[in-house]
Amino acid sequence: MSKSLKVILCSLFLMEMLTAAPLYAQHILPSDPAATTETRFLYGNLQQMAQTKVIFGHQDDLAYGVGWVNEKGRSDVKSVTGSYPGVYGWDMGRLELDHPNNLDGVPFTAIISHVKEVYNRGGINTFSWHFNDPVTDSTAWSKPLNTVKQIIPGGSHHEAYVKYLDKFAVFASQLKGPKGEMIPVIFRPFHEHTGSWFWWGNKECSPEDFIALWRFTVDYLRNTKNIHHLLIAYSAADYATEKDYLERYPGDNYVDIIGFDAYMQKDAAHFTKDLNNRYEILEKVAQEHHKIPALTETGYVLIPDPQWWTNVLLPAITKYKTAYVLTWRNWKTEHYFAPYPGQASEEDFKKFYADPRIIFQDKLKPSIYSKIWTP
Ligand code: BMA
Repeated sequence: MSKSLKVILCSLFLMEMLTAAPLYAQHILPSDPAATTETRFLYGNLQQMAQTKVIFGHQDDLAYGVGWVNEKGRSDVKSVTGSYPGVYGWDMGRLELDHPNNLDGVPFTAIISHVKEVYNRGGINTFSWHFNDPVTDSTAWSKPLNTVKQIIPGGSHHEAYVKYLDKFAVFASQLKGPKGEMIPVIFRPFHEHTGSWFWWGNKECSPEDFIALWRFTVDYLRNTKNIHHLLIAYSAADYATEKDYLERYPGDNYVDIIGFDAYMQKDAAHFTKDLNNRYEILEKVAQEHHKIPALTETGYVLIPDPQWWTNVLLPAITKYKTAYVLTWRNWKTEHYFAPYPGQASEEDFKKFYADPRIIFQDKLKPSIYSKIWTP
């Protein structure tokens, strides 16, 4: 693209943003000053949509569902509602090991085609990464001491971690749209870091080392690998106060989306209270830091409550600003988070889908990447 065309596109983008969202005019750009045009539009649209709408998302939606694997065009969410979700989650776990499939058996080549398919119809892709511990080579759930310290710059295993990022950079650079443009992705590294079940958890490293790891990761991808099509999501597990939430926050220049992961474990009353507590804090931080709030993972395994979607989830996520919610994967009859035909909450999920505040794929357009609009 020529320099003058870039300048024109940038000015058009700014004009659109200024007309569409004067309140956000000062905070319309993502944290990466060199973010691609499409990434900027995605950011602006998410900022805007979060004011009144919530996009529904599902992990591995196109790759498999309950009772099927790899069937072109199939999606449990679509089988129930007639529409694909608006956000699609993919995990990078095992990319670092050069495996052909990710940790849940999805071929990385399939993820690349799904990401392109999603982008072409105006959907949104997000990546998590359950990566192996670069020091011990055990899984993301290993609990060693001090891995983070050993992989930040100056650490004994820094180079091993850099190799992970090199592999991610190669993968990310293959995500190209029809005109050769890079496909924006919401990258959510080191998720649930306020818990202690991954090697990057809060008992496994100090806040300073966690922040150093985060900043190195983002700087390396941006500045050394020249990757500018990522929106970065900071996604906690539990926290009780704003101070807790921000203890490991790497800074506004390193984050675009802030969120948390929350699953219904006990009963609806506990879950609602927990969501309210965490949302109160999230909304305040989002306002103060001008970031996009999201419920980055959620669900109720097996959805045994037939009215869960409209009685429990809908009131909670529409009470607060939430750009999107991502439900976890539909692996098998003993492990799923979205309904499939015949599942107990099927009818209620159709009502959830029909709520005007909830956005699925059918209400999103590819121009989410080229202009500012609200569905
Ligand atoms: C967990 C489960 C696991 C899976 C992991 C990473 O919540 O779904 O089966 O391997 O996420 O996707």
